[in-house]
Amino acid sequence: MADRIADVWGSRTPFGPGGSWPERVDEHLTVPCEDVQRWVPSACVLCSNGCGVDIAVADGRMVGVRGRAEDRVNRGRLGPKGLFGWQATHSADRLTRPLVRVDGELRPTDWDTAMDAVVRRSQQVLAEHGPLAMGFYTSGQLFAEEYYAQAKIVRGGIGTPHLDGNTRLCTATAEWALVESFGSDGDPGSYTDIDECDALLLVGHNVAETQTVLWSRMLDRLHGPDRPGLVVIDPRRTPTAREADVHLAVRPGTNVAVLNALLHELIAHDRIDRDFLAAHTTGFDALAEVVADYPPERAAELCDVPAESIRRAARIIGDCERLVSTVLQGVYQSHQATAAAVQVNNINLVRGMIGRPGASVFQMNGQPTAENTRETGADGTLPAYLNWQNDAHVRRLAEVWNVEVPRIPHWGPPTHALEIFRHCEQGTIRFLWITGTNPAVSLPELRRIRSICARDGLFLVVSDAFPTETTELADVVLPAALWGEKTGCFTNADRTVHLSEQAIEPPGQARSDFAALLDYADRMGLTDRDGAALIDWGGPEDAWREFTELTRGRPCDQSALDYRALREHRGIQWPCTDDAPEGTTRLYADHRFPTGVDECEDYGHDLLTGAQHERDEYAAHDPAGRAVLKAAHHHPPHEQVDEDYPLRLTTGRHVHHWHTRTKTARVAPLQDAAPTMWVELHPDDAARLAIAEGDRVRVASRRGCIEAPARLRGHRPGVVFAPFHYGYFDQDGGHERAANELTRTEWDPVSKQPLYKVAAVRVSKVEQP
Ligand SMILES: Nc1nc2c(c(=O)[nH]1)N[C@H]1C(S)=C(S)[C@@H](COP(=O)(O)OP(=O)(O)OC[C@H]3O[C@@H](n4cnc5c(=O)[nH]c(N)nc54)[C@H](O)[C@@H]3O)O[C@H]1N2
Ligand SMILES: Nc1nc2c(c(=O)[nH]1)N[C@H]1C(S)=C(S)[C@@H](COP(=O)(O)OP(=O)(O)OC[C@H]3O[C@@H](n4cnc5c(=O)[nH]c(N)nc54)[C@H](O)[C@@H]3O)O[C@H]1N2
Ligand code: SF4
Ligand SMILES: [Mo]
Repeated sequence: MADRIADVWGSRTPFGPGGSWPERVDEHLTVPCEDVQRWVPSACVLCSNGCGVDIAVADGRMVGVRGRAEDRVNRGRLGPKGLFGWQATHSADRLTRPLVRVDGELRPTDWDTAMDAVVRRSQQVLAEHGPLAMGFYTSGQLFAEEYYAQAKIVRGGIGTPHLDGNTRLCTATAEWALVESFGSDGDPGSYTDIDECDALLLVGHNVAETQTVLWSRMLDRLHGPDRPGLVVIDPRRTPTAREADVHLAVRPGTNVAVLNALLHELIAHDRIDRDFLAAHTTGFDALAEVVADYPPERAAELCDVPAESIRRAARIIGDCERLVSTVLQGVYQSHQATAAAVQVNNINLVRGMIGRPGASVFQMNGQPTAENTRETGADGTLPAYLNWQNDAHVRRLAEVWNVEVPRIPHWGPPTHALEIFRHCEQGTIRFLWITGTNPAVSLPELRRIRSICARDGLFLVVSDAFPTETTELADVVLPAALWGEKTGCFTNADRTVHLSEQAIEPPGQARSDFAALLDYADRMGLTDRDGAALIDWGGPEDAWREFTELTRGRPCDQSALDYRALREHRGIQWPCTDDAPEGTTRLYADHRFPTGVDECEDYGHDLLTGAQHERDEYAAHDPAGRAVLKAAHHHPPHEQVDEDYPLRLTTGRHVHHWHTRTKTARVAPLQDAAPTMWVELHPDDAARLAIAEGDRVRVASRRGCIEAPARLRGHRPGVVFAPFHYGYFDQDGGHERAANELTRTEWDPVSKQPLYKVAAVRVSKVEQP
């Protein structure tokens, strides 16, 4: 087989518009094929693409993977992480026993002792301080059943609003951009739209490195007959940008300006669908008025890109007949995140490019199961996209859970992640259970996060499969089963649901998060309003059944999506109902949006201030099924570059690593491909600072500093890039490596997503002895 570490996307299988993407089966086995005893169906959990995969098993161990040829998502392909990442499962340092801190040290113990400590402290905190002293911070990498259990335990049992997912760092802006424009979360498009489109607009989305199989699909179109036009907006010349017809290398933090200029051009040249706008949207006049202030020359100045390039991009978008737009972290984690993401929705809406083949917008997901955190109410929402301000919605949830309405906190929005950590810092939260995320590397301003997690008054429980920078700070560590060691469902970025089957047993005493949560609910004695056990499920399938029934009639209706259906047709797109048992290719095909006052997931926000709208004001202008065009002016990022901190730091990903590397650092071919931290500088900036390729540099912000070798490959002068993958678990001592030492505790006013892409820094050469 070709070296799929170096050859990231594999060989081309070009195809033309409307064709079907050819199959190509990618496989990696560590034993001869005839030694494989079973192939267990699943989907890959190393990004939001959710590629269908079979896990090879021999003698109770995973011995390989093979892409599923018939899967609608990947047609057999896998990228480097998918092919090799699973090998971390068998690494020797898996957590196999619970740990409890005794005399300052984490010591191995049995499950009973550990759970007993967790439950005793929970009950003590509840008795002394009430539910508001309890916090839960979860993942975008567990299964739907696990999140739903968590949402029910926390919102319906404990009764605290302090539950959020790391999806807050990841796709909170996707969620809120969809809610603000369309009334509900849920990505409207289908990956088959890529097969049909004649133009692609990728905004802050380095898909070539971050969803490698999706990029293979795009590349096969770009290298096939009738190539679609490609516009990429990204300050860096990424592998994605290198394929573009127009690359707008904007100044970080100026997305709203460039998007407003594109809208300006579409309107000025009458490249808009007036019939669609009149019948299916509201807010066009206000939008037209705002974007009138953004002729290309003005945006060119704000964003520092040629006006002519903006015009060329607008012509590609304006002249096409089928436009697919995608948005990811270059928008969600940048300045004015939701305001900018909504402008991409607006581009598709003004062109009437939604709900039909080849015409769609993807507010992309990042983590494999982020969509499920959102649907199940384990992030800052209620399950099934129910609206916390809508009494009828909350009543319905209380009925399904059989709890009194006031038990479910709904006097304000559920608490967002950075607010949860703030409460821990102030001492109002005294018990925090972290599942499936590593905040001591992934949250902004790490010095602060470390000090919060280590606080005396905070009892910290961490469920993970590996020792991490966060487990190191815990009072109790629970060893978790990983993907392949448990059964459950998850949903990718085009609403494709896969059932991932258990292939092998977890090591030692490791247990699924589902089992740990049910054990907790039981030991806590959580009950419904009749005094019966709040949770009486035998296994994940029962949780799935209850959750999917709760979605009935909601935009994310999955009421006909049971395990049996998912075993018969692996990979089904929701909505999946009795009327559409095979699923639904794209949302809004009838151009009716779930914006009605009784239906919508939220009454929306002011894009600039984040002020929450109330039911009455929303009802007064009820969009009643129309999409809402919301406009926004550009504002500069709050942390300005100045003499002390003259450069703009942006952070992000590298193709071979997954987040804080708990998996990819344990897989030799992936780790060897990118073994240590680096920072990227523009050659002009480097020359001014007398820095040569490979020199060790110090990058300092107002929060902290890091040191790493420089790579002179930047594209925009003034911009520094650092991957955020490198923490400390595989390094001796010191805290001068992780990019998040530098980032700032600041979030988007609407989505509350942290701004990881716009810190001000200075760079200097470290003189080495
Ligand atoms: N290999 C790999 N793949 C992954 C992951 C991983 O860790 N490794 N993680 C997964 C997850 S959870 C996520 S969320 C996704 C993220 O996937 P992406 O969003 O594609 O990845 P990032 O590198 O975070 O950021 C994308 C781009 O945003 C650009 N950018 C920075 N600032 C701005 C700006 O102001 N405006 C614009 N327009 N662009 C800007 C950066 O230069 C960068 O190239 O990837 C998923 N896939
Ligand atoms: N500077 C900067 N910071 C960023 C970003 C950025 O672009 N720049 N991106 C942000 C984004 S988009 C994301 S998604 C986050 C990711 O940040 P994290 O979520 O902190 O990153 P991971 O390394 O994926 O951490 C997941 C943890 O869960 C464990 N785990 C895996 N599977 C399971 C399981 O089934 N059960 C349990 N209990 N544990 C499990 C893993 O071992 C790992 O320790 O980082 C965010 N932080
Ligand atoms: S594209 Fe994502 S889901 Fe597909 S194999 Fe790669 S990491 Fe896994
Ligand atoms: Mo993410």
